[in-house]
Amino acid sequence: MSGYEDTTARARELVEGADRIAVLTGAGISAESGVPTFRGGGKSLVWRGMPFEQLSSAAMVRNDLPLVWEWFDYRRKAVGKCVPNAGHLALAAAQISGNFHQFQLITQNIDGLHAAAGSSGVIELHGNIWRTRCTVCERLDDLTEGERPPKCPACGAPMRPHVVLFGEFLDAENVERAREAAASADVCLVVGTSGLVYPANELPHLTRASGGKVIEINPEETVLTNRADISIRAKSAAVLPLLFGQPNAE
Ligand code: BV8
Repeated sequence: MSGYEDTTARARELVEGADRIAVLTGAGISAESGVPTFRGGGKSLVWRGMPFEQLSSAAMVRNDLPLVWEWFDYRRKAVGKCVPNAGHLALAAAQISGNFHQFQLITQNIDGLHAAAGSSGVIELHGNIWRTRCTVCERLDDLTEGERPPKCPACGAPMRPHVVLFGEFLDAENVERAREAAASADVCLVVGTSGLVYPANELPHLTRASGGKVIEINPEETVLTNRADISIRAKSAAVLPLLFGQPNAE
């Protein structure tokens, strides 16, 4: 007995009966690809003696853009070696299956692994580590190697990572689309997130408020657990294929 067979079986029934699915993922879904999570296991990510909330902050971009580039180049080096795992692939297959009228994937992650797995139309609430944005004219570009900070090809100002940092507003259209998807979902899957970061952590509550069900997948309890209809205490790569009736790649 896996210990999570019962919760997974009950969750699978909800998923099979659903027409509209919203999925909110966090760093935990990429953990089995080797991408370090920020929290979990009681620890918090620190680099050069600074907590990640300080490194990934609007203040740091204002005060020390070169250090922000070093921090994100360091993260890109780690993420660049990672490939999608069975959890990412299961979500992509579920979307492609056409079994759902709505299948909206919303991620807090910036690693790009959902798109790499074949998911489309992913709402990247916190941006993407492979994209850059001009600090003045806001032009978007793919990441380039070489000088740091890169210079904007249009206006020559320094570029920054196209990532939403603590203390920065999320893209309003992304937030609106994510809120609509959550509010109209029969089922909201919450996968691999500690549920501590606003406004992403509000999304499951919108599903419940409109009568939908919330299923959490996380090896640990979180602040969202007691507000979930079902909480599967397990890793996402093992559970997600089972939820969608796919062969378990584990
Ligand atoms: C905003 C990009 C308006 C950068 C990120 C006080 C109270 C409440 C809120 C606030 C407050 N003070 C400030 C705020 C707002 C703040 C916030 O929420 N702070 C929190 C931390 C207290 N939010 C913001 O600033 C947002 N903007 O609110 O705008 C505004 C404007 C101006 C001033 C004020 C407000 C912007 C937030 C976006 C920040 N950027 N990422 C980067 O990546 O460096 S957030 C960052 O945390 C990542 O995106 C990460 O994904 C995200 C959330 O973390 P999780 O994904 O949940 O990851 P975590 O490590 O925490 O958890 C992993 C989980 O996985 C664990 O539970 C673990 O058990 C589980 N797991 C592990 N292995 C597995 C697994 N699960 C499944 N399978 C496994 N194998």
